[in-house]
Amino acid sequence: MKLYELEWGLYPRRVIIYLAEKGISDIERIAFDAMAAWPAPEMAQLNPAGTVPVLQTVKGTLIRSSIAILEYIEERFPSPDLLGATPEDRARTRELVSVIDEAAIQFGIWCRKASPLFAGREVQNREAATFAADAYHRQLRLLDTMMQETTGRFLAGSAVTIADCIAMATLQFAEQVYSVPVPSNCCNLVDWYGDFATRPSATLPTYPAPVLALAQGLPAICPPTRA
Ligand SMILES: N[C@@H](CCC(=O)N[C@@H](CS)C(=O)NCC(=O)O)C(=O)O
Repeated sequence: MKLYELEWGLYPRRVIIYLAEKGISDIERIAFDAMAAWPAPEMAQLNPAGTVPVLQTVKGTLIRSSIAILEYIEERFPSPDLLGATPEDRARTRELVSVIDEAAIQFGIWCRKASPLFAGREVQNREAATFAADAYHRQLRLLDTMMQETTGRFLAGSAVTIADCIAMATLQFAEQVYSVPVPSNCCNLVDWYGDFATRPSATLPTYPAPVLALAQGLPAICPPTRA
């Protein structure tokens, strides 16, 4: 299998954190350089959407969605189980994934519509950015509330699931790249984040300095109305 990725990108990080938690190290990783022309010329053959991650299976099938990649690897390599033991457990994991995925989508809109990193590439729109910033925080509050329904160190309970990997990739990217902290009023999430951040899977990647120079300080440029 081959994984086409961007070492520090939010969506590829979902897969990278997951592979570390899963203990899988024999996937060939091909990292693109975001500082070079994007999308890379090879991308035309890999993904018409021009996004990473892309997983190429041993049969040559291309999987172009991070969540589909995690689900595929779970099916191929069920142990250790990062989805859940019962149908109810798996439904719970997928419910959490869907809440976090929506947060990531809203976070992306906030960045694209307000961050200087995207100025010139995207039409800037403060109203849309503020709406997305609020929607991002609403999703995090929902996640925080959902965490009260279970006990254990992890989002779905006592074992790591793909929901943890996806949440870590999102919150870490938001904090490190755009200076968006985990909201202090989301106490369960703050505790979970502090704990999960100490795991080897969550070791920080190297972020390109030109990206950080433009991206950091997003909340000062376009604050949410309710964090
Ligand atoms: N829904 C896709 C989104 C992937 C995505 O947006 N990846 C970002 C990198 S973090 C990307 O390639 N962006 C380049 C672009 O949008 O041109 C997934 O879950 O894999």
